[in-house]
Amino acid sequence: MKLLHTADWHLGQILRGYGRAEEQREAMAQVVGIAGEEQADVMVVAGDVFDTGNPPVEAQELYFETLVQLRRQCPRMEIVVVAGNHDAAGRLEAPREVLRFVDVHVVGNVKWKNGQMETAGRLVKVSNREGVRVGSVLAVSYPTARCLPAMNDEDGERRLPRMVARLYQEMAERTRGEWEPWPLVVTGHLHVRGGEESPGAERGILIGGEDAAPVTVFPPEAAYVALGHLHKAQRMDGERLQYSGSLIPLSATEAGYEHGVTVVEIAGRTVVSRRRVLRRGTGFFRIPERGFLPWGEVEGALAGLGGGMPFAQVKLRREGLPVGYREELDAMAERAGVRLVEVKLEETERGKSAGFGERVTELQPGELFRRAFFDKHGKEPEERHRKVFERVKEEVEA
Ligand SMILES: [Mn+2]
Repeated sequence: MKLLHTADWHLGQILRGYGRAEEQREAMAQVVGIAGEEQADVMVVAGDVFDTGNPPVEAQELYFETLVQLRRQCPRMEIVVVAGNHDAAGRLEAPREVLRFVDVHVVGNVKWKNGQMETAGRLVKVSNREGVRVGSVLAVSYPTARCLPAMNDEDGERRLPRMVARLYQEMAERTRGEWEPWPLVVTGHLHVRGGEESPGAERGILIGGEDAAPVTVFPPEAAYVALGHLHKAQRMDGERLQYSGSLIPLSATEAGYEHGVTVVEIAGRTVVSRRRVLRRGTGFFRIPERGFLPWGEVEGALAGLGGGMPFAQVKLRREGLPVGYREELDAMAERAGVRLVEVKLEETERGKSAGFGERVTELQPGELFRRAFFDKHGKEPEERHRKVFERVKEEVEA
């Protein structure tokens, strides 16, 4: 079975006020081109098709146009689209009956009826171009709390990962007759433990306080797990679990990633995969790549980024920053034709934000307030600020 694995399109994204429509159009055209070259048996879009639950018209048009182009390029390829946490699952699913006529299988939230999990439409049978059955895709969307089976008391501490595991187990069990003995691909949209996050890009899920599931939540029978949610393409458990990653940098932290889609060939339990990297039409820079830039060098650095309205994150040394630097920086960016998406100031020892090895939940509210105040204003809060904070905190706690 040959699989084209993609995810996290986030169509309709607006980054700091800047629309991404043009970049996303370019990315989708490349995906269609790759699909045409690869002629896979099945394509999986593993969630977060859209950036928001109510995407702009332009984004919806791009989605449907892409499906049409894919179908033109690959008349025999099954297309499986699953909802991610950014998608409104019901809205994504609404046109599913129409899309099924063109072998596009759209799958939203897992539903339960009288204590029974509904599995209709989740198992997509895959054949090759000669019409010979080669495998299956078991499509499971982002597991919202309502998608999960009822809890048992014995589940105890780690109950969320256990419930997700049970969801997958039951789904695989109930559809076993349809996928055995062919290779099984399952989809997932969640944070698997050990996966590398892009800070600021993905909303923390799994659900609630427990934010990652172990690789063992997926059925052992699955030859391949096509994941979405983390925007950095990565492999886990050999090549068996993979995130295909986003198609363009969706935040400054993703600027250095190699964005693309993953081509997977599965024979029995053997998985061989390779990446097809997308060209990036619009630049996305971090200035400087490492460390922090002195104020005097900013203008030159912005001017050196070249044309094409690139995006940039600028990291500044605190020392020597003029009052009102922010307005000046915006003016410089405008002159240089650069779209500023983030401005970061060098951290000082006292103003350090929660870093690695430090959990926000382990910090006292007063300490968090102090750090946030310092980050915003570059100085310690005064007594009057602390008093207001304490009063608000008491009201909230009451
Ligand atoms: Mn997601």
